[in-house]
Amino acid sequence: MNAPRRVENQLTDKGYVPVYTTAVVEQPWSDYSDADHDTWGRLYLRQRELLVGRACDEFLRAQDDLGMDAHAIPRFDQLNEVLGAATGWTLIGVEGLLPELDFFEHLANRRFPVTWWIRRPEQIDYIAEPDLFHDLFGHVPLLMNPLFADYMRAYGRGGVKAHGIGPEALAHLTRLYWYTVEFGLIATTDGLRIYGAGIVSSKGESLYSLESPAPNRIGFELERIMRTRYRIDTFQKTYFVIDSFRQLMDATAPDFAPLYARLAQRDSIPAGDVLEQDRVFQRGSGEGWTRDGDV
Ligand code: HBI
Ligand code: FE
Repeated sequence: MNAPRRVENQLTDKGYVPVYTTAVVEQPWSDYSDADHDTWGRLYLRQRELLVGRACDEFLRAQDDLGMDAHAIPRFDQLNEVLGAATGWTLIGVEGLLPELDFFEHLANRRFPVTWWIRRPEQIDYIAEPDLFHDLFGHVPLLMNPLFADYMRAYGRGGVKAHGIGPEALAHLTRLYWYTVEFGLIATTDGLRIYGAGIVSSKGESLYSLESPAPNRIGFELERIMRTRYRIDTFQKTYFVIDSFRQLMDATAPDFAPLYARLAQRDSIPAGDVLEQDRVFQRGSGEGWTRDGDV
């Protein structure tokens, strides 16, 4: 399989990140090797087994409705028929991480960029950048949920606006994506459940996020989230918990310009801090999570 083409490393507040070409590419489905399909299948089975009782029902049901399974890497064109009918979204193939404006413009037009290549077998437990498994297994299913799909589109439109305002606004908005779309938890009558793509696509973090006593779990509060820094190279020090996808959708309804102006006057908050006004959920029990797993 030909390796993805990197264009440059972009300096962001997360340090240098590889930024690929912004070209939309056809999914080279017939070029995937047996090892690629096997990697997909092994990751799929391991995560689905872990996620029953840990991921929210909407995620698991949507993944089944999409027709994803462990037999082979799903075909984007087949998924697009189901996804398009459900919420009007389309998957497009990309080389990898896009410059933020390109990414936001795709979301604003209900296009979700999916990395066309999958990690190598020796990377099965961790890969530093999003690959096909992270994007397709992690991000795509919830695009079947009309409320979440509308949130993602509203987020994209907000991102295009934030990009026009400047880098500080963009940094604040990127934290919202990080603590919801990537690492969000949701409160249910059966307890906390996972919906964030960065968690559901990671074996370690699927356990750690719910069961480790180490991280904070704090109720969703828009400004609090947008002030909270994060690290890209460890498990999260704090997870934010929404009450519903409707809450997420409503949070993106107002114009953020006044919010950015207010945030510019306030300090950011270290990832591990807990504030007086935080709505704190109880700590993980530790069962199912060995101490040595905590970072
Ligand atoms: N590009 N392909 C791709 N996928 C992402 O999830 C992505 C991106 N570029 C930027 C980005 N995510 C984050 O910085 C978001 O917060 C915008
Ligand atoms: Fe992601």
